[in-house]
Amino acid sequence: LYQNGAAAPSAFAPKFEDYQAVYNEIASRLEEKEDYDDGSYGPVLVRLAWHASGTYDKETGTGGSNGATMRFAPESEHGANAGLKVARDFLEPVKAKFPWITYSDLWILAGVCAIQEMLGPAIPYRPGRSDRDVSACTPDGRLPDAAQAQDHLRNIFYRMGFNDQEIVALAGAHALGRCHSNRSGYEGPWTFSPTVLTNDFFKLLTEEKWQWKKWNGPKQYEDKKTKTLMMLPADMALVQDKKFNEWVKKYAADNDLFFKDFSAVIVKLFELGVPFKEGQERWVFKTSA
Ligand code: ZEM
Repeated sequence: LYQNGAAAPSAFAPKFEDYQAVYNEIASRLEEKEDYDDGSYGPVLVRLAWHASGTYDKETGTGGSNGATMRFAPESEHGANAGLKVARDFLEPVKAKFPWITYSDLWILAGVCAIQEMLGPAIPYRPGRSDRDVSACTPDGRLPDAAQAQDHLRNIFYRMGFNDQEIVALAGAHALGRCHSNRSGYEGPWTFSPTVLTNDFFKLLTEEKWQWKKWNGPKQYEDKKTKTLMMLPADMALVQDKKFNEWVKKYAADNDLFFKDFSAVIVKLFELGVPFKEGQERWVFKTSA
């Protein structure tokens, strides 16, 4: 059929509209499957995209969202990734419907979709990640440990290339979702609206009184007033550290500033270590609303 050296038809080259179709599929599955957790798979999709990206090491260029190596053990078995199979499985039917998208691009697109659908800021996205095999799995210990404080947070996030302001902005993602005792050992949500992105994490951190929760689980804080919200030791380090706390106060006072900085820093997180094609522009997907 392809004689005389004639080229075979080139592989499907997806465009903006094709990625928007994947976005729409994820958004409609989010809407459809409301009987999970607080009513949305959104938070756990954000956590998947973050854990795929947050393994990045700027010195060696290893880790990051290029590769989707969390599909494989040992990375899938790392303690920090407990529970993320739920998010990966949620996306399998999407991958089956759009087999041309890589897992690596799909997981990040799902994070972008979840943030926008949970009324967060626009998160510009560009494709270009390719899937790698088990040999690209990162060693355990690259993601933050919730039991630790500011020195640890700086070690972990400086390794990815972030500064103090960016660390605080990123932590604002804890407005979303909750801790699950059968995943991390910790229990409970950070805010009263865990499926809507707001600056409430910072507001609650500064405005509520927090005390150690009395229970058999790992050391965590509860709010004195309702005892229904939680903070991790690593969250509380953000108000205990003078430089971090300056940003906590700024974001608590100004949701627009938080949205602007959160969008910028999450784009940076999601692109760590990705060898994008030259000229690949970023797109903003239309939300379902
Ligand atoms: Zn989290 N995070 N995280 N995080 N995280 C949990 C849940 C979620 C830390 C951490 O130890 C934990 C960032 C940063 C940090 C989300 C997003 C982002 C949980 C609970 C823990 C223990 C897991 C469970 O039991 O299900 C620590 C120490 C961090 C350092 C600052 C960053 C950055 C994030 C995104 C930008 C989200 C959305 C969740 C909720 C997941 C869910 O299933 O509801």
